[in-house]
Amino acid sequence: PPVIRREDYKAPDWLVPEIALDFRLDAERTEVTARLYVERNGDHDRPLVLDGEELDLLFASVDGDPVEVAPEGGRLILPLDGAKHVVETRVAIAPARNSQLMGLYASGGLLCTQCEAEGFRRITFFPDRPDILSRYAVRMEADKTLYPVLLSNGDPVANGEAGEGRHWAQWNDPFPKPCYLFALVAGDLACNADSFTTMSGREVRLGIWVREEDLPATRHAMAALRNSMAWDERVYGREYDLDVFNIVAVSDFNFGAMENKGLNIFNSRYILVDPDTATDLDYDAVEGVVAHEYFHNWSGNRVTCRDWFQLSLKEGLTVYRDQCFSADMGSEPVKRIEDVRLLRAGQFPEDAGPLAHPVRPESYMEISNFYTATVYNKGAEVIRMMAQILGPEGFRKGTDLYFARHDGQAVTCEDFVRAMEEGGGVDLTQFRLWYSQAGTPRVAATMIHDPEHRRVTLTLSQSIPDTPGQANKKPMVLPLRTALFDRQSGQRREERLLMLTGAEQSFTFEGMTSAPVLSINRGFSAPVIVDAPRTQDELAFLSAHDDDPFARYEAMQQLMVNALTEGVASGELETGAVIEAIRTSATDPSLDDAFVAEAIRLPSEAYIGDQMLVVDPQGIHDAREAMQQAIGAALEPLWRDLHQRTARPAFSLEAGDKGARKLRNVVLSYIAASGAEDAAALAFAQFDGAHNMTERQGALGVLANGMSAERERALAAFYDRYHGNALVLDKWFQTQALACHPDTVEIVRALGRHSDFTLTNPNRVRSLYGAFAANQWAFHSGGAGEGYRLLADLILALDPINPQTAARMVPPLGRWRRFDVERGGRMRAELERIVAQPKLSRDVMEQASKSLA
Ligand code: DPP
Ligand code: ZN
Repeated sequence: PPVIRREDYKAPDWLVPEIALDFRLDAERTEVTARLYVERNGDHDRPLVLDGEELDLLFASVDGDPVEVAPEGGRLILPLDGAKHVVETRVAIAPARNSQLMGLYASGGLLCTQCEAEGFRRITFFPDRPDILSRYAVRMEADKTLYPVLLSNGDPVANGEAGEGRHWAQWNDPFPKPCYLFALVAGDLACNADSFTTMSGREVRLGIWVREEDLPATRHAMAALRNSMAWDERVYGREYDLDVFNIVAVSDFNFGAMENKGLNIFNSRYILVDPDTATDLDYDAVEGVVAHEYFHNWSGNRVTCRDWFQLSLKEGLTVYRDQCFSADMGSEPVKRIEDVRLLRAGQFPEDAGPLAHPVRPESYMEISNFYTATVYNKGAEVIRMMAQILGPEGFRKGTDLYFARHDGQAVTCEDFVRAMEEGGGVDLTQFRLWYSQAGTPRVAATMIHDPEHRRVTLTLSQSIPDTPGQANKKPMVLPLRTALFDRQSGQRREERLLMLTGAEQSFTFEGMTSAPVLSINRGFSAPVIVDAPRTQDELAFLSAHDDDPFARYEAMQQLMVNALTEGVASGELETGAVIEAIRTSATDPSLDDAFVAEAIRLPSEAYIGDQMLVVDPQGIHDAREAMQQAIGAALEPLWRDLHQRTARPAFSLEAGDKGARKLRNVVLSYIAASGAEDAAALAFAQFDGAHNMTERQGALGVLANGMSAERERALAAFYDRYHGNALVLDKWFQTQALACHPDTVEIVRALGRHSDFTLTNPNRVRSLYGAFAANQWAFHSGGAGEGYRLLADLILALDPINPQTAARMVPPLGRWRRFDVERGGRMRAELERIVAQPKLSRDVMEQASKSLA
């Protein structure tokens, strides 16, 4: 497949300030008539080129005169003489046969669209690129019984009867927008209607559209939407701009959700929650994603991307905004811990592997492959660092300038950084390397105490690993919040924001009578890996005394990782320090339950693997299980006590109750690990008696790890109760795929043949195979590479149906360099088998071939 390069960007030859679309909707055959008002952009004689994919061209005209033209490689090329023309095309498409879920497709009786990044070309011929902004007028006509509700972007302006049981509606969007933000929904939907009064007193009608029976499960999403609207006004001064804001939930969706102007379309898992079917994590995800898509109205829609290399312009900024929003709505420290865990689980491995790319990539074959943890989550960290460097006022001045200067434009990451520099009055020349250099920087710290001068010298050096296509990188700007603690008094010295900008730099701290303990990268102020030699004793001290909650959590994690990796290497596990540190945190009355739950949990097997030169899945699993067992047994009375104390008579979403549920599940897993005879019965009792999904699924997960009779009883009961609810059934698949059970490969293989499994629903595919590939021990356990073959078979079966989702399953196989020769060879062999397929999609081809390189 051809490679698209950032450096090749050229401004469009033709602009399309206006477009009128007319849909005759039908699941089997929809006709789309598009009238494009085109204008020559600059002095040139190049033709108008319109992108198209799987379109059946019925008719074309220029300025009312029919033209004979046939698509070349999907594209329509029209030579035009004048400065302005009206180009009309009519095409037929087949939504019911669109299994890629890009363009216009059918999902559970609905017709809906997904256009980002390049789906609009599957609806009509159009220059499908984000720097062409058009005003849309959309007319839809459809069967009244099947599709009583017709929605599109902007405002509804007219509707009426069309005869023969059909009706029509017209929607106009006054804001020029790129075509990736176009949306349409037709279906039999019910509405949770509400309203919001903006800061200038305008009334906005809010609607969340779902199947009638799902209406009660939309309340949390509606509250999140209203909170997001108020938050964006308060924190960024951003007001909503249309009279209507609609959200639709659909079951078959490649992404989490889509920020189409005035008509967000969501994967139903990020809208529908109630206590019986959704966990607290699901509730939080709904709140975060609703906010994310709403915030895009400014960071993405009003100011959009010039080209897809700038994707992080809108995604990094919007993730940062939704992270801050969720922190404000709940617990800031716990949110930070969760976000960093996500970054380390998803982005660090990506940045260390064959698919590493800068936050602003230089090239791609298929842009769908670049909706990555790097573009989103590392992109958000980059914004967070700028916010830190500029300070709250400077950052707000920077974003104010950015929105004012670029409203209505399609711009670049460079434009954003320049606004930050000018608004905040800082020089970000060197900081820009965060956009161009891939790889996670490593910082090495050494500290020398000079008792005579009562001085501490902290020397920091940085290195950035080579990544595909990039070697010998330049030192970057690393803002490291740092503090020193006096070991005797437990007192903290003043915290400093150290700016590490050179390859090596020293910082001095005066007035230090004794050697202090180093607390560095507090709050995870820079997305880097820090190697700071600290004894287990010092880490235990920090885990009990550091006043930065993240640093406290981090010290505990490091303490655990050290014990576990040394245990894997030596075969002798040292558990004492970890047990004592856990006891201290779990009994500290100043800590809330949610934080304790985070602090006392062992790092995942995958994260432990990431700390090792060669991942040893079996050794890691054994060591972690042994540690879990030792902690469970040594503190069993404490766990029993906590398990009782965290029980609640009724469900509430109050922070204290959410924290109690989170802790209760961690505690249950320690009781189970202790080997206590009644552990399975206790887990089953929690499962059976739970009045909410958090505790029910937590208990099911604990049982799924074991071999008890209760395991089978709980899985069967769960299935019986929930098999009619697709989102909950996903949990049933996922729990089994994530289990530490010796037969997981076989279980997953069987579940892939289960009558409730389907390749056409991305949530179902991810809940089984995505979870399995994330289960390090199970995925890598089969001596003959059974897990790898299972995943490769899935990729090959899914590719012809949904290449975008298939390609997302490739990266776990691409980690072959991190494993021993035998495992690595088997992983490679599966990638080679994939690449050898003759009719591979561009999506899978790019990921698999890059993973082999
Ligand atoms: N732009 C979407 C989002 O991140 C993804 N398609 O919200
Ligand atoms: Zn987004």
